[in-house]
Amino acid sequence: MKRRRPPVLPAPVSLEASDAAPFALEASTAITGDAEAVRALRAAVRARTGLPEVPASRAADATIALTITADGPAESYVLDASAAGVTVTGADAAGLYYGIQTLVQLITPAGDGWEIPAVHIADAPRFAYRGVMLDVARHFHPVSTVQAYIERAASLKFNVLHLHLSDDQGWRLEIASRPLLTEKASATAVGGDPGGLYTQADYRAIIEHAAARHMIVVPEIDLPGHTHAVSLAYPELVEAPVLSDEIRETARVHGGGLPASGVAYEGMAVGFSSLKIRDDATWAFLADVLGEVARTTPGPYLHIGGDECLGTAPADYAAFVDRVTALVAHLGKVPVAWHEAGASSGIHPSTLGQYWGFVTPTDGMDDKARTFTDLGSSLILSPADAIYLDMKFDADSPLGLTWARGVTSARRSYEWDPASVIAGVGDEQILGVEAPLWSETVRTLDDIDALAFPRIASAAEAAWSPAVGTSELRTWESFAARVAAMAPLWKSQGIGFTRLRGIPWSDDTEEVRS
Ligand code: TNX
Repeated sequence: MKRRRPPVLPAPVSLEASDAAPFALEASTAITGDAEAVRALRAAVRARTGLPEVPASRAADATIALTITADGPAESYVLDASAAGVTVTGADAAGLYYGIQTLVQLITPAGDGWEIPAVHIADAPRFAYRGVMLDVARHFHPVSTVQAYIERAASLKFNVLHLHLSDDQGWRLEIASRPLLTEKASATAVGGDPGGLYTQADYRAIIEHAAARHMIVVPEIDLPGHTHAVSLAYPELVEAPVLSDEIRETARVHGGGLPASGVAYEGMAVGFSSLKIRDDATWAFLADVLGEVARTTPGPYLHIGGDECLGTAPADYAAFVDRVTALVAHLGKVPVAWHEAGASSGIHPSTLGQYWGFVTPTDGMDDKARTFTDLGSSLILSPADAIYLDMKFDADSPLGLTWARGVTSARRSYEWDPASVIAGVGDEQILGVEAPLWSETVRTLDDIDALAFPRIASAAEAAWSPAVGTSELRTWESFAARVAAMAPLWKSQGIGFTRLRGIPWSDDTEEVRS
């Protein structure tokens, strides 16, 4: 008889459970193999179980062996557990790291101790790019919060942190060649809350924390709109705000007043600011800023934004995205842009598009997204009505917004497939999936946790797991049960997840099984 399958999140490619005896995890269990992986697993076991670390020399025979064998697809791993021992082999260091994340989820309380059920798991990601985005501009989030979010995301096998570093409300990254940006435009945030900035050393600390968990950082300097903050430092580079009825309405509902040149903006409206697109001084500024961001970022991507340029004439916008993507490519980075940049077929052909329309596209957003694939590049999918973690999860949610088709329930966040969003865009054209968390209503790590968890797990599954319908684990029912089973682990990691309706939470004791 087959034992019930132990919960793993995101769903692995294959998981065979047997009713053979489990592995007993004890303080004397030896953890051997790749030194970096051994350190990572020791720390995770201690956090989950409280078992003390025992020096390898005093360890007993039963062993967890962690090795890298250059076999199998990138980032893949194989995990075998039985009473005799546990082995995790990664095709590379990232694969081994992901095998460890799975192993940590398998640690289960048994009597007074802990065990790992007998399983054979073979696993590999569906998409190479698995991202989370954090908006540190609308509200600033300190390095410690960003690092905590990195840890959370990496444990769900995400490998990209996209940082939204600049917007109308603040400029958050120190630029050595343009110090006025952070000196004059970083002190405030939405709602009059305090702002903040990352020094170059802070930025390095974030990148290193991510790299140690096999994540890269994708910096975004949002251009040519979302640039009101630049007007506090370099007023000559920015057009006067373009006011519309929608912007007046946002000010009426959410406060913050109307934007005025050179004055810090604390509201939530979008689409009123633009750089002076045809001025040489603007391009000297962009060469300085993007050049420096390119030099200080080890990852291959540089995001130039390009969204919601509602106050910019279409011809100016097209000229801008063409030139700025060429500039970024010239700096040796792959440009990334929100899908609106696909309004121009003259963008640099290496530019990756990030689609933020709905799961069922509206307003020709899919046509703009297809520009990127027509040019031979690919897409990152972030459909707002499924994967925007800043949407309210239910009507009572104190945090979050509702513009993306109302509230996004856990079930809605789960029931979509990346290959079914844009006609003609299948797995081959999709580099990956990213879950953005905009921070108009998000001030603290607790706020981040409350909005992101558990819906971030839906995003992880869309990015990592086999397509919906190709695996019996990829159903809402299986997902809900597996999410519910994560509660004790998430609690031990200090994650303040929300007990969303529709998920059978049952973690009053440690006796949680799926
Ligand atoms: C849309 S979608 C935005 C952001 C807002 C967000 C709030 C996109 C690329 N831009 O400017 O923060 O909605 O959900």
